[in-house]
Amino acid sequence: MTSSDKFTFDEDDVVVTPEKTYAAGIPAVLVSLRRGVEQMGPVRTARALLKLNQREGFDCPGCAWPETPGHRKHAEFCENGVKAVAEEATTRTITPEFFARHSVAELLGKTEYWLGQQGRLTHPMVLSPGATHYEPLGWDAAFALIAGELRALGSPHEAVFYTSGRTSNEAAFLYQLMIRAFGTNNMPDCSNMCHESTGSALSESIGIGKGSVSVFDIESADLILIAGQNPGTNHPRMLSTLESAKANGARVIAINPLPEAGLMRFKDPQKVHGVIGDGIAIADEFLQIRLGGDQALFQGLGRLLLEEEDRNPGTVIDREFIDRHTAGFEEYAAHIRKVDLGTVAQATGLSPDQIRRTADALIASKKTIICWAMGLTQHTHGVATIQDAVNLLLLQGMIGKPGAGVCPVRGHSNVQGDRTMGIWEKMPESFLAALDAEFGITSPREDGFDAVDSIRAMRDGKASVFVGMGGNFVSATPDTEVTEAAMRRCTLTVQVSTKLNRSHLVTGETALILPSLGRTDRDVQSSGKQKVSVEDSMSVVHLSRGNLQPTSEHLRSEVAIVCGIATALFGTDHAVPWQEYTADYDRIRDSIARVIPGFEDFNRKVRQPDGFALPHPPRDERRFDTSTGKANFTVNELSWLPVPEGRLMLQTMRSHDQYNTTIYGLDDRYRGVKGGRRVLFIHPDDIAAFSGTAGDRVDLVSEWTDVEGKVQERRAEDFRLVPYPTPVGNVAAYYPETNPLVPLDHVARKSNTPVSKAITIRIERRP
Ligand SMILES: Nc1nc2c(c(=O)[nH]1)N[C@H]1C(S)=C(S)[C@@H](COP(=O)(O)OP(=O)(O)OC[C@H]3O[C@@H](n4cnc5c(=O)[nH]c(N)nc54)[C@H](O)[C@@H]3O)O[C@H]1N2
Ligand SMILES: Nc1nc2c(c(=O)[nH]1)N[C@H]1C(S)=C(S)[C@@H](COP(=O)(O)OP(=O)(O)OC[C@H]3O[C@@H](n4cnc5c(=O)[nH]c(N)nc54)[C@H](O)[C@@H]3O)O[C@H]1N2
Ligand SMILES: [Mo]
Repeated sequence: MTSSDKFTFDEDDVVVTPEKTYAAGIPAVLVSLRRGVEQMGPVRTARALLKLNQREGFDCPGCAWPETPGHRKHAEFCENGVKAVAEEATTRTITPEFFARHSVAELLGKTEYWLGQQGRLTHPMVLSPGATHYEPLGWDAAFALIAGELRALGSPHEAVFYTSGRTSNEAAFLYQLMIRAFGTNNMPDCSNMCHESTGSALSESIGIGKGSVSVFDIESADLILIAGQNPGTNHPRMLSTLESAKANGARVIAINPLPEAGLMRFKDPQKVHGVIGDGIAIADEFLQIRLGGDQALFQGLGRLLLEEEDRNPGTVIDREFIDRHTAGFEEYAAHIRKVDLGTVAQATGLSPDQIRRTADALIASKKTIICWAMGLTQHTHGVATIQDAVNLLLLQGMIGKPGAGVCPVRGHSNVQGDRTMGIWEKMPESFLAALDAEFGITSPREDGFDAVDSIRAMRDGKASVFVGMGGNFVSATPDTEVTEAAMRRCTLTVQVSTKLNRSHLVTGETALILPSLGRTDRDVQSSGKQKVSVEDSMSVVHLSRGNLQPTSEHLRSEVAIVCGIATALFGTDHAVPWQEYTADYDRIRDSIARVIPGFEDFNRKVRQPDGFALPHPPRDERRFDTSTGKANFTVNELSWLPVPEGRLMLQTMRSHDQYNTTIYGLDDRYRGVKGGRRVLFIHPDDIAAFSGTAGDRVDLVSEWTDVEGKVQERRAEDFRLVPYPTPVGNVAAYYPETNPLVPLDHVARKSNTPVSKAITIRIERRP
């Protein structure tokens, strides 16, 4: 299908035009400046952008892609980074008068887009039992209320404490400390829905759940596979790194059901050729894979590599690496030689020729990197898929050498750091023991609830207090109806937030909104101006200092909010010096230095111009802290996603104009959609099979067979059909509008991650 098959809906506000074949360029510059000035005004925009991702500035609250060490550009940001900053640094505010004017019931009728557009939260607010409106209350009253509810619980395990991934290392460390001192490991976080499959897979395969490459590795790779990731929208600065890699001779292979604009072509708005000219083609090869076909592809490639090695011994696999550093090769090889290439072709939808060419590229490469994101993790077989990608790299010794390795590209700007700080429902004994030794507390040892289990616990009345450190739990989690009912069963729900969202409106009996400083805000405590630290996708820890005047004098930092709750809960003579921590964040870093390996001398190292890289044993010394003490080849049964007759397989994804549940605008410029989000991207043959036409209005009905074999149906109403070059049988729509379709029990094996990229649906014409 070509772009010329596109059309315009002229009868209403959704407009569809040809999808773009390139990303960035002049439109990106214009959009970002316009959004900045609209929200912040010209002076604040300039002030913010001059400090964005600079050494003396703040870390972008957008994605976790690293800054290039050493040679930062004057403008180390992208269009979507500017949108993230504008969204946070807006001068619009939501004051107590706003809440007096609008009841919760009225606000529930608004979209996430409308809620976000109202501006920054300014005051702590409470929704009392039976009340229709939020009312202001003082910080101390809020802290006392939370402490009272927590103390009244029958057990600490009846509370759950969520974390989104923007929370700084310092706040995250104190938050998990407070929660463990209180007595539970119930710490669901956004990572449970994001890269949890990566963590599960990599921990077993290489002994650490983090990526093994740096920016320099990418820039010097021979071959880069990018699977299940849309960097043009979600990690735009990655495109500049890929452009450098290509200039140094790298080949890039994009593996995606959709021809995403950034992968096909990129115009760097900061370079002259990007502003004129056609831009650089990023992908040398585009493998338009079927949803969920990646494991089959990686297994098929494994077989082709082994067969080539048989034909020409010593030319493909790295025998020395395999013998010295890995375990399980023979079992893997025996399994992978039996993979049926016919099944691989069927599962992937790729031609034997395309698969062969990809194998040849791997064989020719001395330095290979595989990058991935949600297109791999959010599948039932996400963990196995990632492990089969790692198996391929192990075959050729591609871990622990320059220019090669695994590159899971993280989402939230500090999601990786939050994990390092202990935000996890099952931290290892070594961490808990160190925490206990530092503070003289006794951390609970039993695993806590992750995101899905927290929803089950609230649904079943086993948990009744919810605290959210950032994020939008109600909209980001699966099975919206079930989740909302679960939240409503709570006695207390607390949201520490910068912006209004649906989680403030679907509440427990009592609800609190605690407005916090964001990444861009100046943070001044009694000892003076504070800085926080974050860890990027490549394990580099560095400082972030906001420089903008907060929009309200009532905002508190996340650190101060945690310490406030903790003081109300434990009193002023607790083993942990909460007040001193609030006064001076260096004190928090001193404690982190004593508890977490790699952070020794934290305060000094983090003040180095580009911060410091955390140790990564496989990358640094080919040391693998696994069950075998070696990198493990794993044997994974092949899974893929045949589409049932008359049904479609739906993936839920991000538009170019949103940050997760925060909607910046209603356009998806690169995919050619304007002015609306309720669209279903669908192959023209599937529209024809439905006897429909472009623009038809349909309801999406998901079908899920539960453990008892009963088919459950879930519904999301009123989507327009948009013909799109997606594989036949595979469709796409935006999250969070489609979250009501994702069954709570449909989770990835081992990681418990909701399966947001493979939902069996049928479409029904609207009456
Ligand atoms: N501007 C902006 N930046 C963001 C975010 C945002 O919302 N907006 N979110 C942040 C967060 S938290 C995250 S986790 C990341 C998310 O970054 P991405 O993972 O890029 O986000 P998605 O939009 O979910 O895109 C998934 C991509 O995988 C493809 N895909 C889906 N299913 C499959 C499959 O089965 N196989 C393959 N090979 N591909 C598949 C889709 O077509 C799409 O290109 O971005 C982060 N950065
Ligand atoms: N169907 C489907 N569902 C998904 C996904 C998908 O691809 N498909 N992706 C999943 C993924 S990868 C993720 S990471 C989750 C995201 O889940 P979350 O992290 O929970 O969601 P966000 O939309 O990023 O949260 C936005 C809210 O965070 C608050 N906020 C922003 N900055 C700050 C800050 O600095 N401090 C504080 N305290 N609050 C702040 C604002 O109030 C804002 O409304 O969603 C998951 N859900
Ligand atoms: Mo994410």
